[in-house]
Amino acid sequence: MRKAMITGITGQDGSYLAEFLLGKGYEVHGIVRRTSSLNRSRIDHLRSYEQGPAPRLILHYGDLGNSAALVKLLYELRPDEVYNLAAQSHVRISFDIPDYTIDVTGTGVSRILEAVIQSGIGRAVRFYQASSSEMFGKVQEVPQRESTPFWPRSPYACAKAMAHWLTVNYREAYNLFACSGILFNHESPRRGENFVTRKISIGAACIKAGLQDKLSLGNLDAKRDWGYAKEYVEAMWLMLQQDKPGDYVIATNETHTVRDFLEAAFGRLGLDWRRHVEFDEHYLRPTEVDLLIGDYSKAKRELGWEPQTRMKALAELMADADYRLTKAGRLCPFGKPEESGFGNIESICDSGSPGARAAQLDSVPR
Ligand code: NDP
Ligand code: GDR
Repeated sequence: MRKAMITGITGQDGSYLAEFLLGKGYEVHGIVRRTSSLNRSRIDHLRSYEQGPAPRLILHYGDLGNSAALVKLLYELRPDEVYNLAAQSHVRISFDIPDYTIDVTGTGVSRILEAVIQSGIGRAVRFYQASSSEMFGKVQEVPQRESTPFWPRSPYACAKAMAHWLTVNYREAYNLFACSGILFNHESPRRGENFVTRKISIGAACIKAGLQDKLSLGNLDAKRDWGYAKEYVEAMWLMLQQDKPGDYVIATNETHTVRDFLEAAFGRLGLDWRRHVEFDEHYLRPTEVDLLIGDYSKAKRELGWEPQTRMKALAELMADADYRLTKAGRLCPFGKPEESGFGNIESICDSGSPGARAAQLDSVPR
């Protein structure tokens, strides 16, 4: 039985990837960090795999800040594949906590790559690094491809660029089977509630249900290449099944403004977003990424991967999912920042995590 280790298993992508690998018959080892209250609801629906005499989903405590634990886990588990998805992944928040972001999202990758070497598993393992289109930042070419130079525009993007080059360097220096997936924005009903697409789908659902009237957002002109997370995790796996390691752009090759996403999500619920959205400068970034659009032709050619779900369908499926949650009484409205009492923290919800609950609904066939 093939064995995979996933860091970031409790996140959006980690939960879809775990599901995907379990479906392929893998034994999946997930690294979770210690938190004061459990935040595993995106993988709660996979609990049956954790039980019985031969569990196929096993969780271990670990942290990208802790090298020794990473070495020990890799030495003991000797996985065939390692997917490094863990990160402080919020771009705007990386301006608030730059050192921490660089430590986890950047140096954390040096820790795990070094752990691959120090544990002695080296070339026996296939390693995936979650790189990001944010590395292209102030774009030097349109559309962006694997060879497009990076111009990162946030501490998060700088950390991801470092992590990307570390992955390339360990491949060249130690002949590791190490791949970097340069994934453009990908979303789902499991998306964290403070990323713009999920903020919009939750906002639209709560407005439709009469739970709130306004939604505060920042820059509506930014253009992103949005795909569906569930499809993107397959591309990660495909990269590790090739004869040779490489780096791949994963995207839809379409770009849309935040306004377009609003139109699609609010429109799906019969709402006019212009009547509800208000501007809040809290959500602006000191430096913004204005335009992203990815050329996935290498992935299509070499991996046989292509996106299926485009922005409008994605916005609609997210709006539908959040509206179902709202009707079930399982989604609460966003407080405005000043009402929440937490300054510029985005998306305050005082009755648990709608993202987590969405994961459960999202995975239950209806
Ligand atoms: P999420 O923010 O949803 O998940 C991040 C995961 O990392 C969570 O499981 C989190 O754990 C974990 N984590 C955070 N800090 C640490 C740490 N110090 N040690 C161990 N684990 C930690 O991200 P996504 O699922 O959306 O993204 C997955 C990866 O892909 C990230 O690296 C992200 O930067 C990258 N990426 C994402 C894109 C996207 O559009 N979604 C696009 C391109 C790249 P906890 O639950 O405890 O917080
Ligand atoms: P991004 O995603 O920064 O692209 O990073 P996010 O959804 O946060 O922002 C996308 C664009 O929307 C604009 N925006 C807002 N963003 C947020 N979060 N909240 C708002 O209220 C708001 N209003 C407008 C932003 O300015 C931005 O232009 C995501 C993360 O998943 C990264 O980890 C990943 O690497 C990249 O995608 C690819």
